[in-house]
Amino acid sequence: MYTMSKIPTWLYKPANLSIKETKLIQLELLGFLKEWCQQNNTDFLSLGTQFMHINFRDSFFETLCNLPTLSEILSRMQIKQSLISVGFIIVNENKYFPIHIDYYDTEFMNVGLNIPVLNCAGSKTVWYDSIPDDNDEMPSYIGEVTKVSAAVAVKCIQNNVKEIGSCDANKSHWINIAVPHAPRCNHSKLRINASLRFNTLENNFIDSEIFEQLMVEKSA
Ligand SMILES: O=C(O)CCC(=O)C(=O)O
Ligand SMILES: [Fe+2]
Repeated sequence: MYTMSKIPTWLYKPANLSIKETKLIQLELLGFLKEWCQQNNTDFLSLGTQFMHINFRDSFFETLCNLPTLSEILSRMQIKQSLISVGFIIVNENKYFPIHIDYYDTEFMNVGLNIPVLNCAGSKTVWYDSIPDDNDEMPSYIGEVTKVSAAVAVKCIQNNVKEIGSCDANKSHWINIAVPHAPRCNHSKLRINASLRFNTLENNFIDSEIFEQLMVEKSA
């Protein structure tokens, strides 16, 4: 049987989101995080570096899905029903996110729809020619805050690896999460990126015409 790959052949593609939509979604996601912190008596700095909300297992997921602009663009891209998790990647100079892959579950597409949330200017997502490092574990601050956080990134070799590509994290992109990658900032401020993940129930949309037509930004 012919099965299409769930791993894209590319590292990133600009997402079909206008600057205005990106800004509105930024405000919605920041508002969500602030409210979550208030309700849980915590602050952004105490959240796990990889802070996920997962469909069916988390009552906050519903709120995220129904943020007005986010909901509108996911509907326009015809992927609202396939959304399975919304993660926040929260880093600063003390919370560094090592090179990793997010290849943890074949139920998931190996792409993320990444949307900048806070201080993403001056930061990139960078890919490396690294490989998983079976003998090493992620720092403990990466871990979960939600009771249901399932995704655990696999740490890769950090040293003597070459950069193979990068994209501006201040713009929304589809990113390949099965090739070793990490956020990189040229500043020390708290920086938050959102990564939306989708299941494979619909089809392998990354290989389809629909993906290029609805989800990827047309080059001018
Ligand atoms: O925040 C970034 O630049 C990349 C985050 C990341 O590892 C991911 O979205 O899977
Ligand atoms: Fe990742």
